Amino acid sequence: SHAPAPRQLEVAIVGGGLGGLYAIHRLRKLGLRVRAYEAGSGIGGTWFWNRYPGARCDVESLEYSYSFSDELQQEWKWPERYGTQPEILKYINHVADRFDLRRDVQLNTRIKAATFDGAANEWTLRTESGEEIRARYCIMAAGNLSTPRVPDFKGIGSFKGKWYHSGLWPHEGVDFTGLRVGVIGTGSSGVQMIPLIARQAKHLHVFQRTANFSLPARNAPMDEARESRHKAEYPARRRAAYDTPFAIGGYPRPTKSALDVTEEERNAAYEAKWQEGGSISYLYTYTDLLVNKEANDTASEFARNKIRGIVKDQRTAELLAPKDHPIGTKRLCLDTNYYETYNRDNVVLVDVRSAPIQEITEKGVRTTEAEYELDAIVFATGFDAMTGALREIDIRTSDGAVLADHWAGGPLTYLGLMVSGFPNMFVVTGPGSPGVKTQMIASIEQHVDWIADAIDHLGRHQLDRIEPSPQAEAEWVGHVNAVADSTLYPLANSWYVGANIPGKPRVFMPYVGGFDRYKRHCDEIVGKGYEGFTLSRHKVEVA
Ligand code: NA7
Repeated sequence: SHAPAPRQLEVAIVGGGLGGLYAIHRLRKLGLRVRAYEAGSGIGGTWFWNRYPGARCDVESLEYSYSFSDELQQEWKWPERYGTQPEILKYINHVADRFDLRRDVQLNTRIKAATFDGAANEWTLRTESGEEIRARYCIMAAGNLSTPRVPDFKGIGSFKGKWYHSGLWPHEGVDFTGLRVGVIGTGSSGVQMIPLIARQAKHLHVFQRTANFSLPARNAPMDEARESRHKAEYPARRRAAYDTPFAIGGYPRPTKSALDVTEEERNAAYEAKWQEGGSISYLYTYTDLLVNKEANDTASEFARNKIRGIVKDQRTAELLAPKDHPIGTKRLCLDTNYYETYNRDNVVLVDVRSAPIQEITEKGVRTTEAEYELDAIVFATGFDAMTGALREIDIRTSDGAVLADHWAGGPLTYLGLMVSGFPNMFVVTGPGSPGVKTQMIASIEQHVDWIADAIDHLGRHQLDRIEPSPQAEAEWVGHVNAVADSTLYPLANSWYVGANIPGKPRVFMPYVGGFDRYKRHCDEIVGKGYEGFTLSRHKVEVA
């Protein structure tokens, strides 16, 4: 019997989340044969996998949505100020139906390898089950926070209870009623789930290594008047948002330094933001909160004092008040009753910085100080961020280039969009892109539009290969680092630098110069005839 002939595409897309789906839509408009390969049994990426209690977007619904169709954004109704995971997944499924995207998504298909054949000028993707797909261009839209990571604690296999990871949550949900639960990790996922698990569980131990800043979300049902006002000027509001660093609109640009005003004025400003809810608005109080430590100290201390005011037990309050990083330099969490949860009788915070977890036992978690008996353990321990998904695919070329080797010292890209030595492979919101520092869907649309324009440009000029020069790549990586070094971001041990993955090279991965600046730069490069890229025509050898 013969193996089935490989499928022949013009563009192969890895990932069926918000990025992959928009890529199908956008590239189809160019008349190209495209198909996306998705490991999950459903579309939606992040919003398909992260089903833990309280999973919710920390960007407001009216902002965190596609802008490519005005009819879509006018008609869709978001029930709350911030979208819940089920609501966002419903939206993504609606978009897929509305634009007939499903017929070009192959589910339950994990891509294990991608090889570029220079002579054929073609990528071959190989799935877990051995299927082959050939395509001229390949778009990696495999996600930034899509490789869940459970720390390799000794003894995890011996635990008699059940354990879960936030990013691999069972579809049927988990009932913690009557159980002794342990949550390990206090990033965004932990902070969202802890208040809800505390209400259900008999007892909850939270194992905290590093305290994270969290601000109140002030979630509420969608304000109808606000929604109609927003929708009446949706396209203009999107344009205004895309002209800001975070690609999120509605907040006036700060004009003053935090150090140019009195302490009273400052605290009144922070208080107003604290009451209003949201993370960007808080960081947008003054111009210098992310670049000047002294300025940041005022905002950090205001938030610490709020924690001290909410949490009754002062020892717990001090443990929860972050002291090792400036506010905003790790992803800022948004919560509903997070700090209040520590006032409950059934919740205990365990400091695993001073007494680290040594092992998981049959009964629960053992630190250097005590053993905690648990019926369930939840790992809210994060992801192999930004590079994990591509590291899990064996990406190489017939010239002998291997992505894992090229990135051994940290990821190298030009504009976050392409990698030197890997022609015709595009990355959506990868390292070197502002993606994770922005309203992600704005970056996805901008990247995919740029990629589609590039592919279209090649086609119209009878060209069929694009790749960045090593020099352009090196300069971009240098620029990304220089911009980061001019801010306070490098002061934090965050997943932005891979700090949560033992052994991962410590390199600042996202571009923090702002979405607005980045978009202008990408457009300028196109205007200069794709400066830094080599565009060529490749004669395909006929066998
Ligand atoms: P994060 O933000 O990476 O948080 C992971 C948490 O797990 C963080 O508090 C870690 O502490 C903790 N962690 C990780 N490994 C360990 C070990 N070995 N022992 C104890 N604690 C540990 O992941 P999230 O899922 O919360 O959020 C990811 C992003 O999703 C978020 O930023 C938003 O963009 C959405 P650490 O700080 O490393 O000391």
